[in-house]
Amino acid sequence: MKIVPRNSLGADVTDLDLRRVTAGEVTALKEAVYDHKLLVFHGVELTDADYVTMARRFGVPQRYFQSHYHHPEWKEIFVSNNVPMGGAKVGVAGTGRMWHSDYQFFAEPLPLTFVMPRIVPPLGSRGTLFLDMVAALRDLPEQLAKVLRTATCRQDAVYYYKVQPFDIDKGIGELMEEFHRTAPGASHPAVIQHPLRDRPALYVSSGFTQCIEGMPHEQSQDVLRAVFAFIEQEQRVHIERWQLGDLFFWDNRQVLHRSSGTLHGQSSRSYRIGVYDGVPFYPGLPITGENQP
Ligand code: 7UC
Ligand code: FE
Repeated sequence: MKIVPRNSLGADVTDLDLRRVTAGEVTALKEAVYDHKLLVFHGVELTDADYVTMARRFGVPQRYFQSHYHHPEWKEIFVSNNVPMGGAKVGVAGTGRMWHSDYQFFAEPLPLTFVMPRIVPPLGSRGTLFLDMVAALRDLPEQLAKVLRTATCRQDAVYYYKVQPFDIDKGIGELMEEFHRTAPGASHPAVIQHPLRDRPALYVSSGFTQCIEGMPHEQSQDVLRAVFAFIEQEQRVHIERWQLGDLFFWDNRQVLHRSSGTLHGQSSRSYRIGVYDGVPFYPGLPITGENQP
């Protein structure tokens, strides 16, 4: 196994057979993802069953709260896909096109995410974008950082609900109410400490963060708008272009990500497996989910 850190965000992983990954390699890879925030494995060949088996060695795979995202055979695989399988719609198209951290809108967010491209459109147009949120906090103008260090933010994903065939004839209000019954949103500190590294990170996203709690709405919107304008600057964005055989693995405590989206008429499919690593998302947050070991 070879792990080569990049100058910027992330590290490349080669010379590894993930079907036969050892306990020692799993430990080293988890250390590496906490260190480098993002790992990109190359030359990966895994069947769907192999992929789930591999992910189980890293922690407890998540079952996404909406079952229409699930792979027909493997509930642990979250399917982002616009190509029918056996004539049927499978998964959801156009997921994650906003800056976010996975499950940030739940009381217990998702620590680690694997994403494996399965169908990659030509022209290198398809990819996943990342922001380093440790660097973002370090570089943030002090007048904004000062406000955020003691702030708590409200997180909600309802505006990204993708209307499904079974939603036909329901009202928008009804759909939002239904969404909030299982995913009512959550409050989290705007700056989180890492439970395993001595590293604070900014934990707000333009996708999910609604407001700073206890602050007049206009002021809260002004602060958040300024923060997002700063952290989303083009020179801060890391682009990972998809290639078949790549597997992406990142630490949601330290990066935001978003999908590049798919160009009109192009085919795209990727399989995500989220993993709970058995450690609080940030110190003091209890581990309560049924997804835990
Ligand atoms: O369809 C999507 O964009 C999914 C998004 C609302 N949530 C992914 C997650 O785990 O936070
Ligand atoms: Fe995501």
